[in-house]
Amino acid sequence: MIDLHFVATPNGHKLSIMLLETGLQHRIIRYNMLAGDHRTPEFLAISPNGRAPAIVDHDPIGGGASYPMFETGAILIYLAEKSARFLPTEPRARYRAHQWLMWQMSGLGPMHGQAHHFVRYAPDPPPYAVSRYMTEARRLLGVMDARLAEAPFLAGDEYSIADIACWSWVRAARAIDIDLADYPSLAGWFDRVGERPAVQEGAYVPPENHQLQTGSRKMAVTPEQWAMLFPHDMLGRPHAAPGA
Ligand SMILES: N[C@@H](CCC(=O)N[C@@H](CS)C(=O)NCC(=O)O)C(=O)O
Repeated sequence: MIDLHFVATPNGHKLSIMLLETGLQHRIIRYNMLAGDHRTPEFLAISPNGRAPAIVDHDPIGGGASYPMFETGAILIYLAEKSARFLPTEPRARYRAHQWLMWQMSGLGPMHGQAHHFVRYAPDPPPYAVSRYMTEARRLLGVMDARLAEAPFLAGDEYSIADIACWSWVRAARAIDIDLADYPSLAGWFDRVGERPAVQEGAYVPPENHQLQTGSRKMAVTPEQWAMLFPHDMLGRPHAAPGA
């Protein structure tokens, strides 16, 4: 049994999709980040970086005690190896899957994450920050579009963990006013992957609270919720120490 410590964000949905794709037995423990569920000592024992989602496998590869894991890229590789699915065996395709997975983890996720932060959350976003991250967000989708003009999936002919890692971030792009019609090969891939039953089900696992999925462009976050979500206050200053 695998416990998925779940947040209803692109990173969370990568794992809800992967667990359904593989058929691995799991249960979902929902977190409300606006209430600071990811800041508890119990969660930090699983994910010391304080970021969600994470898993605990109670029947881990190699046996032994329950095994906690954080970082979705590493977790996707673990689940692919555990199920022997979604990581091609042909060497070139396999390493291409790793390559695009690392690209998602180091580029698509963090850059789109920053674009979402400034466009949707920051009260008075600096125009430079919006322009920098939106330009980069669009450029990265262009890189993916060019790859998907060459092959049906990122690793080649086979659907893999690289596609699973990228799909929910591409889905979120409309919330920062990006139109996938500008990227025709990417849009075709997005629809193809989105038709898979596990994606249909896993991508719509709802959050503990529904606020993070309203679909509206600017998110209504109170100062108290902001303090739970981000390490700085709404003016970009470090939070005052408790009791200060
Ligand atoms: N590279 C990490 C990113 C995880 C991450 O940033 N998660 C966000 C939610 S999608 C989070 O926990 N944010 C809370 C915070 O920034 O304090 C992964 O892929 O697991």
